[in-house]
Amino acid sequence: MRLPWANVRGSLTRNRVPAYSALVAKPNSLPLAVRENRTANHTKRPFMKKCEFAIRALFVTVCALTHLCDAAQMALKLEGDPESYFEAPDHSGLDGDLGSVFTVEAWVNPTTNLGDDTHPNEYMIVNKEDSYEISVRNNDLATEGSLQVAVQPAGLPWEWWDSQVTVPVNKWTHVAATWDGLVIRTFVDGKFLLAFDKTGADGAPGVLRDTDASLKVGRRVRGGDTHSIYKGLIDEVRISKVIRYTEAGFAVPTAAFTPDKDTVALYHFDEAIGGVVKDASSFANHGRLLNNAVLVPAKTPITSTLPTISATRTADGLSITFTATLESANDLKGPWTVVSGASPLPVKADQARRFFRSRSP
Ligand SMILES: [Ca+2]
Ligand SMILES: [Ca+2]
Repeated sequence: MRLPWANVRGSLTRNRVPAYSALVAKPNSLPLAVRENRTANHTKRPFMKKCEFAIRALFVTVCALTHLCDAAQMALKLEGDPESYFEAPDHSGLDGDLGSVFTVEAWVNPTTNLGDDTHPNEYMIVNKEDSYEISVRNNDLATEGSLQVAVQPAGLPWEWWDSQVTVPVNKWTHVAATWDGLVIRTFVDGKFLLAFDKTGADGAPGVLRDTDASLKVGRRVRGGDTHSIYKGLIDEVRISKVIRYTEAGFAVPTAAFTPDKDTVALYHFDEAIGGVVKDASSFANHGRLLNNAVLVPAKTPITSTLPTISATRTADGLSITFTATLESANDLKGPWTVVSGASPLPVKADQARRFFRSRSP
């Protein structure tokens, strides 16, 4: 039996899991290959037979994992429970150090129309209480929600500003807001909407109010109020200490963001370990999923940053190409240990079987 290598590689690269990429089995041992030689009616050299057997084992392993590996993109799911949301601790990078400039953005997919439900008038997206927040909100309870923004310069009150553009339900929409100390600007799906004057005292550039409030995704805490609990999916929350977007508009992102020097928080929501979702920015301001907040497979319209792994056949085994951290184990249940060596990693076919996976940082 001869298995087309293209099929094997296709299976590998198609399948991913939230925390880890596809897994591949290392070629089976030489003794197995020898036994195969005894029962097979062919004239190939033992070495060639060994490689065939190895690939067959690999193919079977990958097929068996298909059901585990079909979630390429994950997002935060909230269902309107006031105690279930995402929270990261306060960090000076999230308010005080921003000074007069920031951009906040996210992908959102609300499941409920504010105009239809009994929910009051606000689905919070990102909230840094008494500093800034963005939400799906309506002023008339009978209407569908629109993107709204609030910014609080130190020493001044704040209020909501309505972009007047609806955020639809059951559809992924990219929302963003910027502030330069003088003007708030709003964007939906890359299109500039409205600008609002929001200055400091006497028209001077404002400086963002610095508090000890945590960063929250999906709810607002103000005296225990529960009016702002989000329902639906949120993904790819990014806060930046720079103006990312101008009134010219921008192309909607098609890939997960890569943190740069201006990124102060970036939550991909692709994996949670022990309830902790990592901040991909250099601030490492990791947050937690509280109570029933979960990550679920989602069709967020961006390519994922999930790690990848693939294998190609070589003269004496396999070559494993991977991103992120390569780990191996003798059994799928682990324990997994980090494998030293850069990609592509050669793996000879004369060792005991092992499994490999790549893991995001
Ligand atoms: Ca995601
Ligand atoms: Ca602070």
